[in-house]
Amino acid sequence: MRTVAAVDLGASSGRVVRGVVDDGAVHIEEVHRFPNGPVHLRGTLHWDVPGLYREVLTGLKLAGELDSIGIDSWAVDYGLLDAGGRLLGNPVHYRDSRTDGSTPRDGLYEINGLQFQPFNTMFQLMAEPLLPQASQLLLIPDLLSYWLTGERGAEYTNATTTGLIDVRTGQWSPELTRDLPAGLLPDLRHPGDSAGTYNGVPVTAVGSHDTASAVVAVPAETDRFAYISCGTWSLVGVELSKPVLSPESKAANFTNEGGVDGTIRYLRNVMGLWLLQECLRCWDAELEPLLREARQAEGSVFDPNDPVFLPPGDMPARIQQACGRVMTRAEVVRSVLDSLALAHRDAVNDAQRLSGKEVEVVHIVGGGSHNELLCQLTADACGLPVVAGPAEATALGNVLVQARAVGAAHGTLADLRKLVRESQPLRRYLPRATTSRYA
Ligand code: LFR
Repeated sequence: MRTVAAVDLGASSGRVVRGVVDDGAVHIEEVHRFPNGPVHLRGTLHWDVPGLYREVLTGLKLAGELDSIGIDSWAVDYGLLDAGGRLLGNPVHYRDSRTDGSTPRDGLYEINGLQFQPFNTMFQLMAEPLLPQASQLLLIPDLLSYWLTGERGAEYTNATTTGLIDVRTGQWSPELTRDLPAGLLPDLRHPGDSAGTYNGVPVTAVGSHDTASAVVAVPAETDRFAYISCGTWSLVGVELSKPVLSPESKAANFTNEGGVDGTIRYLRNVMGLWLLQECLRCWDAELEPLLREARQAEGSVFDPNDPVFLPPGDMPARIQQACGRVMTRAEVVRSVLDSLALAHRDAVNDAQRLSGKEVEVVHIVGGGSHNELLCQLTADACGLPVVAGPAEATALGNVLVQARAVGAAHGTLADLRKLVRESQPLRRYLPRATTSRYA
């Protein structure tokens, strides 16, 4: 039996989870949860990364005796270090406007296989005033890991979201990193590798991109599955062994991000529950009562991936504008859920068409798996069964990769997924006859 701590930082909350793994079972228990979110500092949107580090230390203390620690977070964002290893400035949030106006570049997709997102690290670096002073860049989980251990590295799954990795070689691309200061990017490390020690406890590299860890814990029975890692974003796609770099894939803005065990996470970013989170913030309201009302409400369909929804702001107004009508709160919520369900369907269909991989089930993991209406609407729209759960897939995937590294779990991703399937409560939604809305 081994006990590990998974530090999992999401865009709206962070948590430290204690995971106990022995032959054939995994149990997790949240020992510390704390809010996370953007902080406006005189016109720039930041993360409070030192504050997050303090919460991580609190959580690790509460976790008790440990055999390993692993850290994951959202992707693309980073801290810069000076030659003495000190942090230069507080890390900037990927929703900051400094990357407004970034456009896709010819020839990039063929090398990095990455979807165009204005916030990809490579575009942030083009707008980075501190770059000339920087000696090294660490992505957020690697930065926290460095503060814990004093050791630096770039975990591979998260590094693939920078846009600077050659998806064909799995290495930093000499071509794409040509204009960056020498030594800026640390050596790569892979999930399962050692990342140093903290107070004598091994720190283990995991799929440090939260989505990579979430995909590890998809409780799939066969490989014919699509997943939706549903939280602030909905990451919708399939698992592949090789990237798809076709012009059609590029046009559909599908990404080939690095997964655990050399897999490719072939997916599209759908705007996700961010739309609802921002509505609730504007209204200062709770989700549950609105979800109950939304069951009966009439929604309108809009494109949730319109970049107008990317920055924080008056989301209810933007949604009503996009739908071309004035709506009640319940109608806004219903419109978000209907529109997300359709965007989920489109991404599941596109993933199959573009990769040639057919699926027979859609797994919804992450916090959004608790949203019964969204799960049902997604099943209806896709015309496929949806298996919902686990909600804490990211923490579980983080725990399992550590457990394997310390010898408490064994085998392939399929073996790790079996552990999840056998130990976590899951809920099944069957597609209902489609309404005209989904024609
Ligand atoms: C999800 C996620 C997505 C990434 C976005 C920005 O939390 O990591 O995979 O595209 O956040 O980093």
